[in-house]
Amino acid sequence: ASKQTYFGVTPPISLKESNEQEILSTEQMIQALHHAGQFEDIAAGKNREIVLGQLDKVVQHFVYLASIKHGFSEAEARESKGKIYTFGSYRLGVHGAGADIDTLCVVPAHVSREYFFEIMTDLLSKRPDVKELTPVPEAYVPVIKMEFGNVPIDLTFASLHLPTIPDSLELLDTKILRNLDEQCIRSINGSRVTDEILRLVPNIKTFRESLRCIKYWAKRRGIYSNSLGFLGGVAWAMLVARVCQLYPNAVAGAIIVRFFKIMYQWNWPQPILLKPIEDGPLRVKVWNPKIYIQDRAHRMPIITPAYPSMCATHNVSKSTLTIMTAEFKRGADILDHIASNSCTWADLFTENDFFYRYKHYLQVEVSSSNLDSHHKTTGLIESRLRHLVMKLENIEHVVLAHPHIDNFDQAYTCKNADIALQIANGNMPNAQLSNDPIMVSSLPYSSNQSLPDDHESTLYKLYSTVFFVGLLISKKPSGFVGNRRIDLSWPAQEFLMLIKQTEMWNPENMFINIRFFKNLELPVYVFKSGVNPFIQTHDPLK
Ligand code: 3AT
Ligand code: MN
Ligand code: MN
Repeated sequence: ASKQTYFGVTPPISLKESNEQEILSTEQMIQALHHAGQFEDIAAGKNREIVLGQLDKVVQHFVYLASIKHGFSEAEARESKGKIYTFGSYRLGVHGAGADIDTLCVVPAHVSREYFFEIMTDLLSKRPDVKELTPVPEAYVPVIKMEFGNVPIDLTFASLHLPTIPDSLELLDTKILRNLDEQCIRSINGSRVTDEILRLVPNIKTFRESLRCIKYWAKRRGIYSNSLGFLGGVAWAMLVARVCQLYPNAVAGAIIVRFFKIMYQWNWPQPILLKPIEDGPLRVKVWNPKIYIQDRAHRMPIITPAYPSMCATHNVSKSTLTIMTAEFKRGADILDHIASNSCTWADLFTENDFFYRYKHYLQVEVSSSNLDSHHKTTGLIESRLRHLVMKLENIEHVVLAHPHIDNFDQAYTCKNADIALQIANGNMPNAQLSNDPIMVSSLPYSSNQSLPDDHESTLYKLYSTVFFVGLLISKKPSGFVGNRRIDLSWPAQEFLMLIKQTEMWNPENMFINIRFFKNLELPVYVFKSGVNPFIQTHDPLK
C-alpha cells in the first residue's frame, strides 16, 4: 500500500488553490477580526513571553527545592529539571487580548503533586507580581490559578515516570503515560490534544486565521460553551482542523465558506475525527460507540486525536444541536452573501438576539450574602444547568430549550436582612411601597470584587446571578394553556432538588429560585436599550 500523503481519515475533497476573490475575502475577514479587537497588540504578546520565562525560572527553583526535600544531594538537585508546556488557545495561537495561558509543569518522578501544591504555591505567593493565587488541588484537573505579571495563568502539573525531564521531551509519545496516576494523565491530555491538532492540519497559518474567525463568531452567536451543551474551545478547534484537512490549499476565507456548508449538512452522529482512533498501553476507556452505550448517545461526536481519544462534546443535547445547526445554516447563507458582496464579515459576527427570539423564558436566580459562597453557587449552576435544559426539552410541546451563555450579575444593598431574604426568594419588594429603598448596583463580581464597605454596617448585602433559558413551545392544542405551568414545574422541581442535594449546598446562605414567564416580563437589564421592547403600552401613572 502506498504511504498516506494526506491529513485526516479521508483524502481531501479538493486540492485547489484559492482564487483572487477568496484571497481578498480573507484579507477582509482578518480586517474585520482586527476591528473587533480579536488580536492582541505586540507589547502584550511580548509580556506573555516574559511571563513564561519567569514562570520557567520559578519551576526550576521549585524542582530544586523539592529534590533537596526529597533527600537529593545539592549536585543531584541542581541536575533535576522541570519543563513548562503550553496548551489551550495560547498554544494554538488564537488567544484574544484577555485570555489566560494554559500551562503544564512537567517534573521528574520524585517531585510529587503534594510538593507542587506546597512548595510551588509558596514560591509564587512570595512574588509581588503574582496576584489572586488560587490553588485548586482537589479539582478534576488539579490546578494553580493566578495572575502573573497581569497575565491570567492556569498552571497544571504532571510528574512523569522519569528521573529527569530532557529538554527535547515530546509529550505525544504514549509511552510517557505509563505508570502515571489519573490526574497526571488528565493534565497531560490537554497538551497532547493541542499538539496533535497542530500536527494534523496542513497549514497552520490558515488554521489559526480560520479558528479565530469561528471562535469569535461562536461567541457572538452564543454557542461557545462546553458546559452548557454547546462547543468549547477544543471542539471548535477540531471542527476547523477537519475542514482544513479537506481543503489543504485553501485560504482562511475559503475554509470558512466550506466550514458552514459542511457542518450544516453533516450527518450526525457520524463522528468528526482528525485521525483514526488509536489503541494504547493504558487500561483506560477510549471512545467507542460500538462498545459503550454512553458513547452511542453522543449526538454530535467530535473526537480528540490524542490517545486516549475522548468525545469533546459529551454535553450536546437535542436543543443545542438544533441551535448550532441553525447557526451553521445562517453562516452558510451569509457567506453566500459575502461572496456576492451583499453582506460583509461584520454581518456574520452580529450578536445573537436571544432575548427577542422566544415568547417564553425561564430564569434561575441564585444569591448569597457573601461573595465566596456566591462564586461556588454560580459555578455549581453553570455546571448543572444543562440537566435542566435536557429535562425541559423532553417535555411534550417544548420544541427547544435554549440556555443563554451569559448570565447577569446583580448586587443588592438592603436596609435589613428581611428585605434581602425576600429578594433571595424571588420576591422583589416594591420599592415604591416600602420606605426602605433597595440599592441595586451591577458590580462585576466575577472580577472578585466585594461590594464597597459602607460606613453603615447595618446594611445587608446580597449578590445575585441570573441564568436564562429560552423556550420554544409548539402551537398548543386547545385547552393546553391551563396545563402549561404544571407541565414545566416538574423539571424545575427536580432541578432544585438536584442542586440542593449537592454536598456544598448551604441552605443558610445559598438561595435559588426558578421562574417561568413571558417575554414581556423579561427584566430590563437584559436589554442594551434598558427597555423591554415587548411592553407596548406605557402607563404614565406607573
Ligand atoms: P480561552 O482563550 O482561554 O478562552 P481556551 O481554548 O484556552 O480558550 P480554556 O483556557 O478554558 O480554553 O481551556 C484550555 C484547555 O484546558 C481546554 C481543555 O483541554 C482544558 N480544560 C478547560 N476546562 C477544563 C475542565 N473543566 N476540565 C478539564 N479540562 C479543562
Ligand atoms: Mn485558555
Ligand atoms: Mn484555562
